[in-house]
Amino acid sequence: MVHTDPVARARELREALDLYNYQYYVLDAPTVPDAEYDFLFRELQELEAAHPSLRTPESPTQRVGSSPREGFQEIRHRVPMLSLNNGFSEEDVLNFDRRVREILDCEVVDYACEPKFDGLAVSLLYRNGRLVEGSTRGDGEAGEDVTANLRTIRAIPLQLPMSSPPSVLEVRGEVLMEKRDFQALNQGQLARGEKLFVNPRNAAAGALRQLDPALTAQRPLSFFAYGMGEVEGWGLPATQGELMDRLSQLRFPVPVERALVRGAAGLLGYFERMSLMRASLRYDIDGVVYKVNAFGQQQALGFVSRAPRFALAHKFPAEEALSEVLDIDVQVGRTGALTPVARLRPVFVGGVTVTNATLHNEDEIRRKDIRIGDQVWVRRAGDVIPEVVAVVPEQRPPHARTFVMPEHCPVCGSKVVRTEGEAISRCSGGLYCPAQRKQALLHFAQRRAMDIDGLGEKLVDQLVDSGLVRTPPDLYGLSLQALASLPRMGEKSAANLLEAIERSRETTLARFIFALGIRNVGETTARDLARHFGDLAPLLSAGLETLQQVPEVGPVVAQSINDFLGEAHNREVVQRLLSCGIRWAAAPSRLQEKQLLAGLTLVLTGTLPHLSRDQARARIEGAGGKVAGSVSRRTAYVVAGADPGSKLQQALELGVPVLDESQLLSLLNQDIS
Ligand code: JCF
Repeated sequence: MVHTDPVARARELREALDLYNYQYYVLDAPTVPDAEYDFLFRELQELEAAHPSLRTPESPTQRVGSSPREGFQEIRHRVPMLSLNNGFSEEDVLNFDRRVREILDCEVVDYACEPKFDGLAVSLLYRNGRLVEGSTRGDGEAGEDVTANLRTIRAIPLQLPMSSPPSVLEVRGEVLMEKRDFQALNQGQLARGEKLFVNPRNAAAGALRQLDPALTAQRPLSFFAYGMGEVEGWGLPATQGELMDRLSQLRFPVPVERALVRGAAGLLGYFERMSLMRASLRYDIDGVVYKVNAFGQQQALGFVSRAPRFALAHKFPAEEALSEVLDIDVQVGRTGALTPVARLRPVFVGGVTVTNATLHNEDEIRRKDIRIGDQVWVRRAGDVIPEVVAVVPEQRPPHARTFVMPEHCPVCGSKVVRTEGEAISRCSGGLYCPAQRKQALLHFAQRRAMDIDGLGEKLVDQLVDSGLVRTPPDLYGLSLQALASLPRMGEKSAANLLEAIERSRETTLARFIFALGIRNVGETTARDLARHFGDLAPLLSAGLETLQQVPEVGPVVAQSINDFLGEAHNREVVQRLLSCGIRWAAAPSRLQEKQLLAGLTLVLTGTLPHLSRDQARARIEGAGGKVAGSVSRRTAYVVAGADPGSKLQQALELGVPVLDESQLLSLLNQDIS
């Protein structure tokens, strides 16, 4: 409830802001979006402006930044650590450049540009070339003494490589964690069952502000320098660009992406280039920084309140924001995969308003423990699909609900199956499910399946969208009139299509099985099944056990076929197809062949032209024969290929008949496929 009484409302705002501050600065675990914090902060400021008696010295509006965490010494910065004015649009950049030119009274200004690291600002104090003190930015006036922690960061020189170092040199820069290191860290957290960090910045902040430096040392932190604080006994260069080069010579990491540009056009060009590079950089950046290059000009421009007039931080849209999971729906893809999707309270992130985020699969939801009603961090980086990164467990409402994968497809009601060892749940109504309709028809019609010439993607779209076709058997009931009524369909092409459909009725069992689009049943498996069962009826009545007995069919494929045939919707469509007059030439099934070699023992020697040793053995055993390792009088045949061994010799000696591969196959009544 929002208080209308200003006294109560001010107290409420102060309490909320104090809590958010604590979570952000001390726990390094923010629980509200920055925008919401800013909004409440501004409300309090306005309230205090209207009622000055409400402004207490303890109000969050009366300080900027953070107080040191308990356990760290406070360090006053000799030269304040500045903040930067932010710009969010081209217009902001043009205004910045215009003001700079007006004040300097010049036509065009040279700027130094650099990426704006999304890390933590720190100051490093070198006395006589030795690192003696390191501090966080804090509120800009005073920060925390994190010297011991900073000394663990390998990229930070403990000693300056100079023969006569200046008495005082204060280097400023940003501590951060590279994306790859962050990912590895989170993988470790996950494996140990510990809390995931939301982003590299929070991970770096947590690491830098450990009370035990040994813990900081275990975290892979990096550092980049971007400026100077107090300097004594060192001649400063004349420009920011040269300063960066000098810092680089002193072995401080400086971004290779830094650049000198001219005028507003140069600034915007740099912004554009960095926007494109952002995703491929090794570290997160939240924008770019423009600085007037010449220090003389910087001085002339001076400061407004706490920020320099000579610099601008041009921010990218934030890639992360907090939202709420309103519900979790399930989407069925063209291939039948069920994908849980989070319906989110609309949130502006990555430059667009996001209302949905994929949750990938059931395991992913369990792993991140996402529940309906949770506050969650949503990430949208570049053109990548929005993602739920993590939940804010502290804000879980008591009514939060866990997600359960439905047992039946939300689109067609067929059973949902999930193969052992697989993360994806799938609808088993492949031939019937409206979500999979177009995919099923395209697959059915393709050349290697029913070979319906001309029935491609565009036509399938038209047929399905017009309602003329829902499932494959509908194709065989199409009339010339109905087809010709489709937009952009001439009488001639309609007739051609009908003819192609007509022709497809005459097919092979293998093609027909393949055309059904059973998961994991490709052309080869379809052929194996056709050969094994000889006709459709025994395949349709085969249970899981029978399927598993087919030599070429493994447990996963057998399960897929069983799932498909177990779905009444699919069987109905298959029956309708059969009643459309689809037919194939009968072939002897392997089940009938089985007896061809019953009781006979064969011996294999040499390399056969087509069949591997295992394939040949499978064929022989499939026909009821045995394969032995040595030739005896009881051997029925020796099958010999190239480079035969002594077995061929023995066969000749014992008078055992010798076959080549093609003779073996004709004995089996099979061909090479
Ligand atoms: O990368 C940064 N986050 C960054 C921050 C870079 C800079 O050149 C900065 C900064 C904050 C203040 N320069 C100033 C003066």
